[in-house]
Amino acid sequence: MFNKAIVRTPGKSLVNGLSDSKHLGTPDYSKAIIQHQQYIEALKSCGLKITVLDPCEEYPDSTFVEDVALITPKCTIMTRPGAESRRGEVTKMTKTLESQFKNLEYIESPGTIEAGDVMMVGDHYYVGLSERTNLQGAEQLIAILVRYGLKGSTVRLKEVLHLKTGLSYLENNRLVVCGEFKNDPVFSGFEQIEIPESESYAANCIWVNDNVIIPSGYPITKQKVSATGYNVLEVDVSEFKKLDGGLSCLSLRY
Ligand code: CIR
Repeated sequence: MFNKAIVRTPGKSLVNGLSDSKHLGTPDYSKAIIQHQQYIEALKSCGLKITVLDPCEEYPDSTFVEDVALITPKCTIMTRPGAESRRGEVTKMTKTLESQFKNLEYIESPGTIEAGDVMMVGDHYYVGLSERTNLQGAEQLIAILVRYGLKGSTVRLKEVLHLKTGLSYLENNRLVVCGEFKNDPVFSGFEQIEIPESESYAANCIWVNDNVIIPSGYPITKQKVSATGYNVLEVDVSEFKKLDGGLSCLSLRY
């Protein structure tokens, strides 16, 4: 159960965010603002109280707040992004979180980690080893979790940006899986909802209190997720897709 979420309104500098999807074009800022507002409304309709942080022009990717902190029920871990241009976002977010959360912990150099690579399944945290998250970062994170009575393990990624680009946990032992994670023995104990390659972007969806928010425009995903009994909400996040960002990246939920 989540009660709250933190989001950051995109700044105009969003158009300069990191992207491996240049073929999709540059994000349209005014559209992004509208989509972000619709995202907030969807979270609210799932019962969450939302803190909306001011835009931060200095960091083009700072609307992707998920990557800079991992909020667990026991501690909050400030990450150290593998993307150097994103490191300063952590200082900004620390200022916001330190007044609300106790047990703040930090990932230190040479460790790197972006929390888009971290998937929470109860008290176990799967940590993707990616171009952004290295082994030192993952080991530091897991050691912190263990100190607080939580657990973690690593998963090596081959293709996707972050672990949750291709996987989402919908509670009830149920996983949305796509691409390289299909047939991965690590996840064989889960009931799996397989997303076809043609809808791979929708593999990043979010469970919020028995609702599942998916990106709009992915009918197979919508049908499959609805069929398992969740209330499905769709939000158009096309402008964030142009920067490889998905629904999970846009909020810290706790
Ligand atoms: C980046 O490349 O860092 C951003 N343009 C997108 C971050 C997406 N975050 C996520 O998947 N958790």
